[in-house]
Amino acid sequence: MARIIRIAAAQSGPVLRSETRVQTLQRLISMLQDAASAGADLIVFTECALTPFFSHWWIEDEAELDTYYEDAVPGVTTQALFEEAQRLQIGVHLGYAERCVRNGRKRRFNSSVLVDAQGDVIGRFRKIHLPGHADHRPDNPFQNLEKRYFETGDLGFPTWNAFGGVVGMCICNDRRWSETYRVLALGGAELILLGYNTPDHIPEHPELDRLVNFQHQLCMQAGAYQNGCWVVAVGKAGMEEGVSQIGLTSIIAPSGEIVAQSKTTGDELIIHDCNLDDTRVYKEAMLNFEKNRSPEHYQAITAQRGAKTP
Ligand code: CDV
Repeated sequence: MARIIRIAAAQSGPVLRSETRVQTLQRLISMLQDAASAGADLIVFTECALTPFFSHWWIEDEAELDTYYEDAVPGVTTQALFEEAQRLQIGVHLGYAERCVRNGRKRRFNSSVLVDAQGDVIGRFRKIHLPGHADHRPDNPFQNLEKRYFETGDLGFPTWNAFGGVVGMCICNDRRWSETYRVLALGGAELILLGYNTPDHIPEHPELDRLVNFQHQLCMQAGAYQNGCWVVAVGKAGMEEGVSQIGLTSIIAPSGEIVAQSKTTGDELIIHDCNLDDTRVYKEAMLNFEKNRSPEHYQAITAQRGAKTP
C-alpha cells in the first residue's frame, strides 16, 4: 500500500507585537481546523510561530525578552492548540522559542516539536545554524539577533519513525546547509519539516535582494533531490514589525520539484498528498547512499587540503 501522508503547510502572516498569544494561537487553531476538514494527517507551522520574530529588534530587558519564550510545549500556553489537534486526530509540527534551565543556568533555543495525532510527542529539534549577529546594529533598518537570543542546538539532527515513514526536522537557516539534509537522510529521513522567518532583504547584503526567493527555493529543491526526501517548508509572510518576510511556503517532492506553494502574504494553508514511496527511485537507485557514496575518499581529500570537517 502506498504510504501517502496528507500534509497541510500552514503559513503565518505577520504577527504583531500588539497581538496577544491567545490571539496568535487562535489563528493557528483556525488553520488547524481547516486542515482537519481537508483530511490532513499532519499540519506544519512555522519557526517561532507563537510570536513575532523578535530577533528582528534589540531587547535589553531580560523580563521583556522572557515573554517571547515557552518553558514547555505542549504546555499551558499551547494547550488549546494541542487539545484541538488531538480531538481532530491530526499531527502537529510547531516552531517556538524555548527557555529551559539546565544545571541552574537559563538556556534559550530556537526549537520545534513534532506531536502525533494522539497528542504524544514524537521528537524535538533545536536549530543548529544560527544566522545574524549578537551585537546591536542601530544603523540597520532591523536586527537579526539570533546569535544573541539563542544558543546553538544541542540535539543534533535526529530522525523518527512517524506517520508511516521516517521524519526529521530543521529550522530556517539550517535549510541552506547541505549537511542538514545529508545528516538527516543518512538517518533515513524521507520527510523533512521546517519553518522559517526569512526577510526579503538582509541589511548587510543588499546585493542579494534580487536572489532571496531564488536561493530560498534552490537550497531546498537541491536538498530534497540530492537526498531523496520530501521537504515541507513553512514561512512567515508579509510585513511584520517593519520587516517584509518572503512567505513562499513550499512543499517539495524528492524529485526536487515544488508541488505546492503559497500565493499570499497572510495566513494560508497549502495541502498536498506526499507519497513517501516517491523517495524510493532516488534512495534505492540514482542516489543510493550504500552503493554510491565513498566517505573514506572524502576524508582523504579533506586531509590533503587541511580542511576541518568532512
Ligand atoms: N530565521 C532565519 O534563520 N533567517 C535566515 C535569514 C536571516 C537569512 C534565513 O536563512 O532565512
